[in-house]
Amino acid sequence: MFRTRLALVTLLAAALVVVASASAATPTLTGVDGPGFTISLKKGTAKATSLKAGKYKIVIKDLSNIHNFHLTGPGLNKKTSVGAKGTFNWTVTLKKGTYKYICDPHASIMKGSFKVT
Ligand SMILES: [Cu+2]
Repeated sequence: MFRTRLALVTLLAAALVVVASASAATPTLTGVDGPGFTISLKKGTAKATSLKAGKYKIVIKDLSNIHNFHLTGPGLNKKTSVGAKGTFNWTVTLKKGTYKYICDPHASIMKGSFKVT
């Protein structure tokens, strides 16, 4: 009887650990450039304007071979190449400060930024 109860408690504790680690998963951002003269970075469906510092997965969808996605900020400088198209997965650690993303050939019109606190 005691053993059965102990086994049940152990099982429940293990289940709680699984749930807790799933909710602490790395948040995902999506960066898109092209196919027109647009560039964006979103968390879910909303434009990323303010994020908490920490580790993020960024899925970059570079939809044009005349544009690129170039992200810079504290401790970070990552970009896709202008000529390439495709989906790229970045894992980054965002620190406190302001981050900017641009398309290098069209930086005056294709640009955005967000704050990390
Ligand atoms: Cu461009």
